[in-house]
Amino acid sequence: MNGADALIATLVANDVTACFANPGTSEMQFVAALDRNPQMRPVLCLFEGVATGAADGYGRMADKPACTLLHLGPGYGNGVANLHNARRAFTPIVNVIGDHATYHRQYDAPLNSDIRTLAGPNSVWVDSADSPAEVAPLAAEAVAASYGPPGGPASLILPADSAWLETTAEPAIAQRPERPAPTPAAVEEVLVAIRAAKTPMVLIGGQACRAEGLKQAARLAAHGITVYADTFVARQPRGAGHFAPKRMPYFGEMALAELDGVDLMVLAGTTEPVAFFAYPNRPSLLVPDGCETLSLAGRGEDAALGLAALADALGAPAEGPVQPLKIPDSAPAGALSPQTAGLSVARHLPEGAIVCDDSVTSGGGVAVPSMTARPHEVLALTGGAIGIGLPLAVGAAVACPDRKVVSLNGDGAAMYTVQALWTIARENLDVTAVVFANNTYRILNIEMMRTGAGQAGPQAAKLLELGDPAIDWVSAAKGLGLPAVRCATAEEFETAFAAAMAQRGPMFIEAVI
Ligand SMILES: Cc1ncc(C[n+]2csc(CCOP(=O)(O)OP(=O)(O)O)c2C)c(N)n1
Repeated sequence: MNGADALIATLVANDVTACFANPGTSEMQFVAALDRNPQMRPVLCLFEGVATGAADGYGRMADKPACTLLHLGPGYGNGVANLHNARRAFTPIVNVIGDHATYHRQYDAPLNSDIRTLAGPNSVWVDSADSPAEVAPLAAEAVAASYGPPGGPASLILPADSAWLETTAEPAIAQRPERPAPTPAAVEEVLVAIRAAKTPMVLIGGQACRAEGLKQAARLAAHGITVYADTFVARQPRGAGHFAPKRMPYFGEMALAELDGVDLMVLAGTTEPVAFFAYPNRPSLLVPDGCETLSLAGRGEDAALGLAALADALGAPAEGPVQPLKIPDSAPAGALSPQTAGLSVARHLPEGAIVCDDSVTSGGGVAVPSMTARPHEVLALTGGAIGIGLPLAVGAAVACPDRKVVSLNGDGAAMYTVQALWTIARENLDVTAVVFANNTYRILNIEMMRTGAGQAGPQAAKLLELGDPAIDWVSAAKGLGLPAVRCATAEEFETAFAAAMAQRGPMFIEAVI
């Protein structure tokens, strides 16, 4: 057994069984060891940003880490944006970053770089296995660290000689850490404050937005307390049978206008809300003046237990409100827009679907009618780095092969990691990828006005418009191996989306809006 065998055996022994990879020469031992350790599923991604986003989607859905296999510093660097999103989603991931052999580092060969320093700020744990005997124990440490709580990407650097040299180290088993319950004192403090407040609200995020957290938050809503969820949540059930908290508006001034008069903000599974960006003369913190904030449960705590304890202490009803099933009864007609496309999505989304949302300004059109669609789950863009909608879908589909995955993307966003389409085709994943083709970075046109930078003239527009040349999405998707269709009317989208939901396997839909 060499170090690479020890690594894969340890990962498998710790239930890490999917590897989203883009290998190089320094990772050849790992690649060869896959043949000797068939419990690990290798998934080739043609860009590291696809591999890391896929590991994020997998971790969010499987509640356990996948590993990535990345080629030294540059491979890691290509994957950073989606690892940033994963860190903001608190998703467990184990990055295996290949490195030069330990004795080769001193020569500063072309691919040499300071991987530890590159990976450090974006990892919850980073270490280098500088001998084969260290590989198994460090791999187990990486798995444990990735769970947090809250979780995140852990990065294990694997020098080539640690992978090729023999070792007798047995696979080490990591302890999966438990989320501690919030202390009774924290619950009591919130209880007293809520009783004293005139207009209290609860803001939930992270684990509090999963099924059990939502159920407990709904009890607070039934007790008369307004419940908001963070604007962007890693994984949240939506649709019939689920509680629908209000959503913190994206634009800060809208959030503050809505929260006007709130005198107590209780945080569960999240932290104080802040504006996505700073704007001249606008506040950063989205807490109204004079409003007290109190944490019921931090991100690493069991917020669902905290919400339950609070609901019990308040004498809230055992059950809170849930969404009815209300599916738009007639097919939309006429011009295609995010709104009409959203009606078709709400009509045909099957129960248990996983929606990976990177659709920027088209998102609201789908979100609104989907509030009463068949129950499904939504994975959002947690870290603001666009280009995750297609990779997330790869990972979600590998984690949940029996569920339909729908990936919604802006055309700008989809271009960052368009290589994911090839992996969807190669792995025959049950993913329907939708691209909203408006031929522009629409949000940036809006933001340009909001920042006070003014309206785009001809030079500025060159950095905001995508229409020249227009991207031929259907050819691109077909070229990467997917069946693809272009929809220019609501009727065409209705037909295409209904057909995609009724069949299994990869499908690409260009929605011309
Ligand atoms: C990694 C990264 N690069 C750049 C940006 C800045 N950015 C935010 S939205 C956006 C364009 C989105 O365009 P598109 O996906 O077409 O959606 P639309 O705004 O048209 O709805 C860009 C470039 C970002 N958020 N993340």
